[in-house]
Amino acid sequence: MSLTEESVNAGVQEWVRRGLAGERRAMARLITIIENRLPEAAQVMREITPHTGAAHIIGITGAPGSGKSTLTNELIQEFRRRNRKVGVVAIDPTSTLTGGAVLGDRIRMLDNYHDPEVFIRSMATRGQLGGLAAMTNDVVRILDGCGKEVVIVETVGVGQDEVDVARAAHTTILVEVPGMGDDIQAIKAGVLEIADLLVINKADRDGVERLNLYLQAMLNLAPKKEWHVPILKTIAAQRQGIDKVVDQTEQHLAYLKQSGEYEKREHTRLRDELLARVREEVSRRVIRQEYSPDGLQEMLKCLEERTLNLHEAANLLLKQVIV
Ligand SMILES: Nc1nc2c(ncn2[C@@H]2O[C@H](COP(=O)(O)OP(=O)(O)O)[C@@H](O)[C@H]2O)c(=O)[nH]1
Ligand SMILES: [Mg+2]
Repeated sequence: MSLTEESVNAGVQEWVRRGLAGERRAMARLITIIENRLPEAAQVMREITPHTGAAHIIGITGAPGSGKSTLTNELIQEFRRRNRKVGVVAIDPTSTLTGGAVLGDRIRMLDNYHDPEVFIRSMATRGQLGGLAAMTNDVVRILDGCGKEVVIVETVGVGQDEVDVARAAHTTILVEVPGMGDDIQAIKAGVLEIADLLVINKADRDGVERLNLYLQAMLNLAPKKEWHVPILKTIAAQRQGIDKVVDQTEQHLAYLKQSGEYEKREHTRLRDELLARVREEVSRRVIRQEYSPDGLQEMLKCLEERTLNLHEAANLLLKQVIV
């Protein structure tokens, strides 16, 4: 038992050492440990965390097909021209059945595959009931700790999980496309709220000015921020407008640091993540109770018979799961 433990620990240590040295294979291994929630995950995070905190985390969010992967691919190259080491985490909820979308992402991002300073990982949301944000954050931390100066997280901007992922970024880029029905896009006001940059991609299409005016109006409706959210136009498929996006992304980071907003966000982010993790773990333990004889079923029966009230029941459950 202790022998196995020691050799496992030594193995993990070695992967961490190689990851910190920038070895892509080691990064992949460390991420797999996190993704599969292997027991070694705790040790990985313990050893990686002291090396984190330097990366600029950029979230790219927007509807499927808006060109996020194409844009990400171009951003990687622009950041590389600026000599930054880049990590990418692409989260794709559509990959459940065929894996097709993930493969598509991979092919589109192929341009960067031979560059040893670029690391790209696709993660499926499949089977990850909740916890997506926590897991993504850990994967981002690994890339950060392993020396990536820029970490891009691509995510579809629907659902609370995705919003949480976007919230964890320093700079969030929202990708919109002309002619997709502005009214429908408007419903995602919650996502608009967390955007630091707005990008109108597929600017080769009709309706760019209309969308521009519309987004401007939406921004004017939102509470005034100290940071002026720019609206940028790109044709990612033709590599147009990319450098401006990177310029603004870097300016946003500079703004965060100068204004003290960086520390504030970091504080809130850690607090939110800690509480979310606790919430998740408590729920997980409560749900597990369902399968124990004196667990949830019994309690539900009492609740139905009105011999127990919800207030007491919740307290009882909490006492059982918090040890
Ligand atoms: N016309 C046009 N098509 C684009 C542009 N950017 C991306 N696309 C295409 O839009 C499709 C979806 O792109 P993708 O990057 O996979 O979108 P994602 O689902 O948001 O990641 C692909 O066929 C791209 O080639 C653009 O600027 N103009
Ligand atoms: Mg994509």
